[in-house]
Amino acid sequence: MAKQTQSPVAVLMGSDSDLPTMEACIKQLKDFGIEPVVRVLSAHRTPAAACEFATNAAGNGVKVIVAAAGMAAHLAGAMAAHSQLPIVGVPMQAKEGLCGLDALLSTVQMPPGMPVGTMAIGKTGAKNAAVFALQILALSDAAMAKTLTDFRKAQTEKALKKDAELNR
Ligand code: RP5
Repeated sequence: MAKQTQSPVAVLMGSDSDLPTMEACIKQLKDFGIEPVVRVLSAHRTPAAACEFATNAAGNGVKVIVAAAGMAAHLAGAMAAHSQLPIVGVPMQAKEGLCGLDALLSTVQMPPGMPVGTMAIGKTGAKNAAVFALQILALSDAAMAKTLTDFRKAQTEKALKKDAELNR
């Protein structure tokens, strides 16, 4: 049985082969001061465990579920089926398959009434999932809102500095 730590953000992935990509999400969350719950759960290989996680997530203090999967990529959709929490989907570029396009379409094409907020394929999507999770939390948490403001400010300053360097 996996240890149940409390966190407002859960980062799930369909396989441990997704972890090198999802490290970008986990690192960004940690940079924001959020220690996520991290689980390998599959809509296909471990459907009962995935369903159990989704069903109990809100009661365990989770506020946002990030779900990454490759190929047929039903993990985010399965989470949405069993939880009313916002689900952020990250399509993985699996070593086989269609370079992530398969996972992108599987994740984004949810039926009406059952949305999954879908990020870009791969590491960019993984990082953006962390930022999007922070944006959701920032709506009801002043400390998270400040973290978000500081992050955006630093990002803007970095870009302006690059522009200034190029135009010196
Ligand atoms: C998906 O199948 C996983 O999310 C992973 O991206 C892909 C391949 O899984 P492995 O065969 O590498 O475990 O369910």
